[in-house]
Amino acid sequence: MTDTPAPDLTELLEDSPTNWGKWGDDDEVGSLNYLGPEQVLAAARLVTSGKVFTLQRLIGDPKGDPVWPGRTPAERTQILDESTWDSPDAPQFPGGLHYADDKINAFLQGSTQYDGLGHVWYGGKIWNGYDARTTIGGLDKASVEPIAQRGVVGRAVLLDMARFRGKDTLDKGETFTHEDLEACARAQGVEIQKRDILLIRTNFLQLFFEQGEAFYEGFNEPGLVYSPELVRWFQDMEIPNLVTDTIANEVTFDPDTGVALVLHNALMRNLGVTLTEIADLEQLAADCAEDGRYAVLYVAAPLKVAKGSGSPVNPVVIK
Ligand code: UVW
Repeated sequence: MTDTPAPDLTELLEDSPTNWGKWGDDDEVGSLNYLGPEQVLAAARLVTSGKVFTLQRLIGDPKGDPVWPGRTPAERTQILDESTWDSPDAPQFPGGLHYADDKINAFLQGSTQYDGLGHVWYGGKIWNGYDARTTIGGLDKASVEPIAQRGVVGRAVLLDMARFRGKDTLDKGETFTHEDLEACARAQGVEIQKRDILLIRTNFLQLFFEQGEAFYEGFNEPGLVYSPELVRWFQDMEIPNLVTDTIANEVTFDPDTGVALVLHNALMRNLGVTLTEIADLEQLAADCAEDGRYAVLYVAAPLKVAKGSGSPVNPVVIK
C-alpha cells in the first residue's frame, strides 16, 4: 500500500465496464439473468450420487459468528420454554399445550448471506444506475427481495484456492486473480464454463475460530483482487454469482491503492454479479478432493425480505 491517499472509487473505476440497461431499465437481479432454464437443466444433469451439502454457517455457533467489523453477531432470545408455563401469567391452552418460542435480532448481512445488488455503491448511483437515494430507509430498488423471489439455481464450480496453494488457509491480505482461478480449475481437472457460479474456498475463517477477537487485528481478508482484466473476465464469462467462504468476497484493501472492497463495486454495482459471503465450503471441499468432482448443482433461496439489503441463506449443493 502506498502513502498517498486512496483514490475515490469514481476515479478508480471510471473506465470500468457496466451491464447497466442490459436487462432493461427495471432490472434488479443483474447477472442472475444469465441463469435460465437451460442452465438449470444442465446443472441438474450433474447430479449422479445424490450427496447433499449445506453451505450455511451456524448462527449462534458456540465458537462465535464471524461478521464484518462494526456488525454484531445475531442474538437469539428465548421467549417461551418449559419454565414459562409454571408462571400464573402464562397463556393457557386446552390440553396442557406447552411450546418453545424464540426470536433473533440479526444483521441481514451476518452469517451466510446474499447481498441485494443495491448493497454497495459510489458516486450516488447503485446497480443499473438507480439513484442511491432509493436506499434511504430501505432499498426501494435492487434489494435482496427480487433475488429471493427468483431463487438461484445453476452449475457451480468449487475452486479450492487454499488447497491449490498448498495451504491450510490463505493468509491475511493474500490475493489471487482470475488467471489463478483458471489455473486452480485446471489443477482440479475442471473447466470454468460461461455462466458458472463460482464457489471460492480460502478457509480463512478458520483463523477466526482459532483466534476469536484477535482475528480482527489488522483485518484484511484474502481474496480476488481488482484489475480491469479481472472485471472484463467476469463480464465475458457472464459469471452470475460469486460465493466465498470469507466475510466480504475479495481482498479487503486493494494492495496498490488501499481502497476497500473495490470488487463489490466493479462486480456487483457495475456488472450486477450477485455476492454471497461466509459460506461454509469445508465439507464440500473435502468431498471434492476425494471424488475429484468440482462441478456441482447449486441451489440457493435467500429469505424474501422487503427492502432488505441482504438476507441469510443456507445454500444447498447436490452432487
Ligand atoms: C460490506 O459490503 C461492507 O460488507 P458485505 O458485502 O460483506 O456484507
